[in-house]
Amino acid sequence: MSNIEQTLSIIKPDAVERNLDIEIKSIFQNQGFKIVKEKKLKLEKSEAEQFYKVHETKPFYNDLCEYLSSGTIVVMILEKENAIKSNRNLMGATDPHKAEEGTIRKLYGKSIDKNSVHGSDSPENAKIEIDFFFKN
Ligand code: IDP
Ligand code: MG
Repeated sequence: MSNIEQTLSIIKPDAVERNLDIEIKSIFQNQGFKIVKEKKLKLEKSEAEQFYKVHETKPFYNDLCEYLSSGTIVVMILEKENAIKSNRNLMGATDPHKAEEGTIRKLYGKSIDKNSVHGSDSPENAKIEIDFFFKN
């Protein structure tokens, strides 16, 4: 049975500042993802804190929110069969040093925090994250 899903993808500040957004978008498109909506923006720190609220008890939470709000990001709704899992596979492991060959984080990530891309991890979170950026 077909299972077309939408997921939220973010090209993080470390990648946008190196002008990698066009290249990363073409990887998604070449892998069959449709970019349904996209926008380029810079978050306030308070908005990053809201976006990453699930991580608020983690020791790296403050640095993570500082970082996500430190520069321009590109936010996209990606659509494909099993988009959520498919995007997580294409992104690779959180730590680029542990990411598989050919994944976006292996190709472009600099460190566990500056790992170039975000992707929703479940259908529930995909919906919450898509609404966060694209509702209204
Ligand atoms: P994910 O992005 O692969 O889903 P999460 O565990 O959800 O990974 O963590 C969210 C983000 O927090 C990561 O992408 C990374 O930027 C940052 N992060 C995760 N673990 C660490 C850590 O141990 N130190 C610093 N930053 C981290
Ligand atoms: Mg996550």
